Amino acid sequence: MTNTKNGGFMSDELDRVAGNGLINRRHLLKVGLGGLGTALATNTFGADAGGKLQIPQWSQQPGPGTSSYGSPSSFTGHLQRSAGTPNPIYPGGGASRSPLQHLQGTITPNSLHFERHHSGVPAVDPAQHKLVINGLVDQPLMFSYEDLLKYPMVSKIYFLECSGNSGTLYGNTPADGSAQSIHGLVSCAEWTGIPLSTLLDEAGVKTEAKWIAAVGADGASMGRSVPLAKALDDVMVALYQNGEPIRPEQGYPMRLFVPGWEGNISVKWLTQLKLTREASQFRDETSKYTDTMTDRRSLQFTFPMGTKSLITSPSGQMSLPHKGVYKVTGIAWSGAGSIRRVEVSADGGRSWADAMIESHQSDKALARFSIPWQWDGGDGILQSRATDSAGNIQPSRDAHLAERGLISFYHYHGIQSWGINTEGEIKNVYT
Ligand SMILES: Nc1nc2c(c(=O)[nH]1)N[C@H]1C(S)=C(S)[C@@H](COP(=O)(O)O)O[C@H]1N2
Ligand SMILES: [Mo]
Repeated sequence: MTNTKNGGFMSDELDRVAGNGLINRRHLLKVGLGGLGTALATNTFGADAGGKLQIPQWSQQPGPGTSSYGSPSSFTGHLQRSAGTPNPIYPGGGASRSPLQHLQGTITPNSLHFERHHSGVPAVDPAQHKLVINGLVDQPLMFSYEDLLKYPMVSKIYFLECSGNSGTLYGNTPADGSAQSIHGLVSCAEWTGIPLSTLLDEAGVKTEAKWIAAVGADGASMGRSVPLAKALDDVMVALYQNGEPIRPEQGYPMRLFVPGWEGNISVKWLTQLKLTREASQFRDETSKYTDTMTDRRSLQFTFPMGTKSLITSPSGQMSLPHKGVYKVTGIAWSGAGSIRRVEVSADGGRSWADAMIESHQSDKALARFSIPWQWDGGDGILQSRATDSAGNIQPSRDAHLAERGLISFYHYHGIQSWGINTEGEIKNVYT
């Protein structure tokens, strides 16, 4: 490896691992990126500087002191959720999306966690809120917020994804969108709460009970039916999100959290859990959140989210400022387990190379991947393809549509294609 004058490296010495410029994932570790930043050349700090070392203004006097509640840097104002236009006949309803293209790592800051509300955010007073467990139980129970805080809790990192995420990609023409506008209905947090099995044990579930009706305290009274087996497996009543009480937007003071399953079933502002023989057939599992297949029959209770990945940078509506080596990075997740492998292609799927997994690879959590890529100024199509611990491989868009048809809107998890033109402009494309 020879350093060039500008601190980069000769392109013909790069270890190419797939077509159109993909470079061995280990290169980023060894040499950093050529051509993106200003190199630490000897004449910046060295003896032949020929000028005075500049001491920045912020190093010349003390800054403000401590604060009681922190806020992000004023230089990160571009980190914003984006919301659609409100609908006057649907007050409080709508969604806001996480700015995936500006995030690194796997945890979504609470202020940027995506939101999906069917009837706005209720102002729930924890001192008056109650959680009831009733129906087919030996002993119906009612808990206050204070009661629940006394139980042992677990902390787990899980993604949450709305089943409507990426649904625009069912459309015939590729939407001109960004990672945020197309895929921003996924986020990931450390959720802390009480395993639902603990509370169900206390109530004593009768043998006839097979489902749990979970209902929220919002104006929509959103309800969903949870199969008992899942409820006893990894479902929790979550009270904390990334170390602070769950945000009002995420269900303060408590939400059901159903790992790996469509976001809608993680009922926010949770107020009732009723044990039943059958599913309750709530509005949100009959008219909505069912998937109509090509033969016009509808699938109901399609809970787990598919194996999915997405390059977040570079991505839609960004542009590459110059030829050179870029870090391609993105996120991957699966409702069926952990992420085992992510491959990246720069030539529209003709050849693939393994990306590096930069993060933990835990169950039903986002994973972060990266791979270096040299853009030589030509056309290209960047794609990523995830494999999970259950052996599921993320399908191409065509394979996904062949399976699900075009009537359904939910559970899109096909491979995302970002097309690059000779100007370096990046667009959502279909291959
Ligand atoms: N009570 C209640 N729970 C709810 C909703 C709601 O509107 N009301 N929205 C659901 C939907 S559709 C999704 S995708 C997730 C979104 O969770 P978030 O807003 O914390 O991201 O919450 C679910 N739980
Ligand atoms: Mo959703």
